[in-house]
Amino acid sequence: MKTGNSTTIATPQPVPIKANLADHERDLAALAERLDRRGQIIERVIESVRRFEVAVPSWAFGSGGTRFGRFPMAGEPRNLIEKMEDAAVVHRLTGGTPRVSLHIPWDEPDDPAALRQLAAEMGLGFDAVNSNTFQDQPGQRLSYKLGSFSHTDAAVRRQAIDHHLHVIEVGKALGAEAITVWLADGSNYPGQMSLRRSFDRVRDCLSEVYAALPAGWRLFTEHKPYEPAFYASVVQDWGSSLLLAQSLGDRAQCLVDLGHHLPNTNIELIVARLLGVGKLGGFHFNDSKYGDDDLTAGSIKPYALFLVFHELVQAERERLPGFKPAYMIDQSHNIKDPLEDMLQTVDQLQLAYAKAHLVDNDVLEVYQNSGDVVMAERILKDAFETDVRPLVAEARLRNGAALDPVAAFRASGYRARKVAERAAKAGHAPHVLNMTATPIPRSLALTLYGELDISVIDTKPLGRQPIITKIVSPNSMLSLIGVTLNGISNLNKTDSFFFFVQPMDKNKTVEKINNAYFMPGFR
Ligand SMILES: [Mn+2]
Repeated sequence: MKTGNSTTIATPQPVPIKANLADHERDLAALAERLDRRGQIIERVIESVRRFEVAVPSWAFGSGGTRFGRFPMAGEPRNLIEKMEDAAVVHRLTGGTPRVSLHIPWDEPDDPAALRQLAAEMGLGFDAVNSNTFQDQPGQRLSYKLGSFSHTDAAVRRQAIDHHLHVIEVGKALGAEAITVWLADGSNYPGQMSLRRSFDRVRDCLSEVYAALPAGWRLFTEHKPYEPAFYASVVQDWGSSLLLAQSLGDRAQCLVDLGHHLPNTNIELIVARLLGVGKLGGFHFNDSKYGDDDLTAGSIKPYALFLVFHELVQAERERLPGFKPAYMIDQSHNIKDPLEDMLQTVDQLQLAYAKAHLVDNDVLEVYQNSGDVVMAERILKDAFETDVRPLVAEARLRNGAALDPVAAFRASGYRARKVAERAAKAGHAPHVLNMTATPIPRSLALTLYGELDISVIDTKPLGRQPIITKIVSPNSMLSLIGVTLNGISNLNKTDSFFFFVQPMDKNKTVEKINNAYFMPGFR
């Protein structure tokens, strides 16, 4: 029914576990009652959370690394299709990630149109495409060691521009509508580059890319203070990013990556500034303690994340001109299962977004205007400290997703299946045989996804004979049949039985030779 090298997509069915559903309903009713007493309508917030969407990055589904090393985990996706498969799981379980943000050339599709079609079948689309001139690719003619757009050599700059034009072409074929440009350009030592002219060169190159934007497209510039340039990054802060966006034109906006700030930077203030001039274009969510740590969103500074969302939700409610944020996740998962990390992140974003919707902005403004510092702060704290988990779970449930995405993911057995499939060398993937007694949807779902209820058989049946399981490649099939037939001729002398399930005519019945049963399988 399902084989290791088939392209069948097995995503977990987000069927809530019944015992949890009753608890959930009680928790939701309690929260609804509490909010109602405070004059807040839970329905409105639930419906807002249902509409919240964030894109997942193609590069975050495998284990990431630090400069010290990378610890691969079993079952990681081996190619872009498998990354899309994992992305579909995140969307199925959270109901909030219908798009993938691709990194070119890390995840460049061979056939973008075919990938777009496949993604659509998985219920996915594409968000902003990302360029990469921060490392040299195999076979690349000129090196970016000393910069790309800021390089003193016009030929290097030309190569970097051509790469961006190519990324736009790929994005067009995928149905994306934006390109994100993050440049590693900068210097490690004083004197290495002209601080002023390097910025001018970046702006000139970007204007050529900007001029090539298809209709309806936007260009996002992403700032970062340091790393890999340790003395002076060309686009080091939001001010530089804003200068670029303003000089390029209306369709150029700034992208804020939460990890791209020095410690203690007030990021919500930066968000407010960019919102105020219609230049907040996109977001890269993650969390950090010290630098560009790429940790799970909300894992270190959940209050800061809430305060960022407070600015974003205000802009949304006020329908601020130019406010059409491309929410994206940019993380690197070093020690967690990348899928679980992603599910935690989306959950944290949904929670922060929901809490920001609980802020009564009118009352807040009254306190701000009357100079009541304590009450103004309490408005924010009250929203932040409200346990909105039942509300977010309800939004997911209504979107056909999971009450608790991580729990549902663990119950699904998805990773275990992928470990079996993806660990195999190409051409030697074990064929997985799913057996079900009654071919009704419920049993089939149970067999395929293993997610309704789980029966664990931990004791072998009495008198069970040893079973030999062997994986044989199709090339050795003939010799297998030879060995098998040899063995069968001896079967009548022993207590052994042999079952051979094979693709064959359904009308055929079970054949028996000695103690060997040849069972008809699916064609
Ligand atoms: Mn980023």
